[in-house]
Amino acid sequence: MAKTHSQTSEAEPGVVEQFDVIVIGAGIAGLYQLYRIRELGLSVRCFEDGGDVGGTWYWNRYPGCRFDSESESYGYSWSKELLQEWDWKEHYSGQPENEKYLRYVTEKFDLRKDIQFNAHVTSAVFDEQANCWTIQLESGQRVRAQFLIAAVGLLSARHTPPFEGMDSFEGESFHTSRWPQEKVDFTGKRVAVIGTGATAVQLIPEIAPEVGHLTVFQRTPNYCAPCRNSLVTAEEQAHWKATYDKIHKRIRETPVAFKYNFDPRKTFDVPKEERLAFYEDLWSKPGFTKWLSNFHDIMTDREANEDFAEFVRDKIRARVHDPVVAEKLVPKDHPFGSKRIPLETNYYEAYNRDNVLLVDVREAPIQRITPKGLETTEQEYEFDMIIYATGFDAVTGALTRIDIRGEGGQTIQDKLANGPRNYLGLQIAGFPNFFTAINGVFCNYTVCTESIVEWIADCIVHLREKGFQRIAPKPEAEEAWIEHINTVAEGAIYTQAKSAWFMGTNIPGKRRATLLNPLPAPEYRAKCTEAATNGYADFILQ
Ligand code: N01
Repeated sequence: MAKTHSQTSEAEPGVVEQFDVIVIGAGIAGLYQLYRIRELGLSVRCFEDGGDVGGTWYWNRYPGCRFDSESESYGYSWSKELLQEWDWKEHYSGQPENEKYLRYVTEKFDLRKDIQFNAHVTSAVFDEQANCWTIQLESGQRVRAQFLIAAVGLLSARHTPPFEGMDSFEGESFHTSRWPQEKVDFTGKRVAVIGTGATAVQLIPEIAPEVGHLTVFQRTPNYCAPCRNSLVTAEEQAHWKATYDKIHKRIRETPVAFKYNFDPRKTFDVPKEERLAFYEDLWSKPGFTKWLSNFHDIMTDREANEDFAEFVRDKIRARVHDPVVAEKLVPKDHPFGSKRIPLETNYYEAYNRDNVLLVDVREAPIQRITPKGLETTEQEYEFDMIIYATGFDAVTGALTRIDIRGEGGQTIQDKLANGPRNYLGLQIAGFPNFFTAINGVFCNYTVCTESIVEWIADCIVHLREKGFQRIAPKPEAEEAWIEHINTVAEGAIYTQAKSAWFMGTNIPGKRRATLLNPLPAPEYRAKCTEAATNGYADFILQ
């Protein structure tokens, strides 16, 4: 295999460097992809928009940001040495530690030399004659590579609603997913937070004690569940290190790659008293247990779901002193699990503070941002700082923001206009030699991503060994895959919220579509394996 020495500095002006592989993104997926490609002896360059590695854990550095997966199940599983070297401090590790971990991985495997930072990819055009991608950066730099891998993340394209007057605001404003590196001083300030998703739910209780006054603008209340984070003891750490094989085996067996799994019983097969005791027990446990160890039919049967939803509503009411505020915080318009469940620490207690006000923007929508603050249909507010915790243009957004052109010059924007068309989340018909995890995972991120990274690396090895120059899925395979995931997702609880990134309905004008692959992770992995072991029969190889 050709090996070209790659430099992370830009080449001489006018010289277009050529690589075997370009990876976009140095987050969890991109770093491992870079490592795997380099291990194959191929030349590779990784372009990263940010100033350092980390992806999600580089950009989302707002106060309170942390894992909602268990730390021992979130780290990479592919290096036994790394597993033994790294100590997690908390059961749900915080952003600073997560970023440190990814930097540690970067140094340990000497990945930095192949990453170009502050490198914003603006376009990628497929050259059908040369079977090669030409990638252009914002700086004007151009490079070429046979294979292009977009490790751009599911939740990386930030969404800021286009409120009128945003630029006129005279105070400080931040989007949580572009949080500054420098410490933000909240002392004594009048702060607005717009949004009450998982991000805001982590942020609000952290900053409430620091700010002068906090106003939270909520459109949809969530079913937030206690995280119950704690420090990892030396014994626990030692136990994980001794049993990582078992931990990874377990999470590879469960549908969403967590260490716990749904209860096989049906909700209403269990008598009421026993059911309540079961719910209480789940509630007392950390993490997503309340969701992913619950009766399996809460995610398929609306009545079963409602039974647990009511339990959660009562838990919320019990924590908020003012019954009017409590009722505003109680979700009633969507089933439990149809929006991602935010894990919280002291979230509801924040609303018991004298310096925190909850504004329901369903009652009084935001009209505009003003130089001094914000105006709803009912009132004007003055702020020193506005924080947009308004989420992401999920899954397809990070791809459609790049001008990617495949065969015949077709654009990725046209291709994905009606949803994430692709085959197995790995490739898109008409976009040869382009790989991505679009629509590939709906589970504990790292472990699911690892299998995709490995599939892509193995595919490239296959092509090189067999002398193929080009691979893309057959359009009919793509069609069948999309039909299959739509059929599986049909009627599922997770598709039923009015506004949720799961279905793209949080973005005005975005076509409602099954953005996430709903197959249980083991079934999805088996399909990917089969797609390779059957000689890539569903792909056009040239
Ligand atoms: O984004 P969101 P997020 N006017 O889309 C509101 C992951 N994550 O960044 O619900 C007023 O959930 C919007 O209202 P509504 C996790 O997968 C993980 O919080 O659309 N409000 C909503 O309240 C999560 O699911 C962790 O009605 C507007 C909020 O903004 C995903 O990231 C931590 C509005 C956006 O919530 C996204 O979470 C954090 C408008 N015009 C996040 N537009 C971990 O723990 C939007 N909103 C690992």
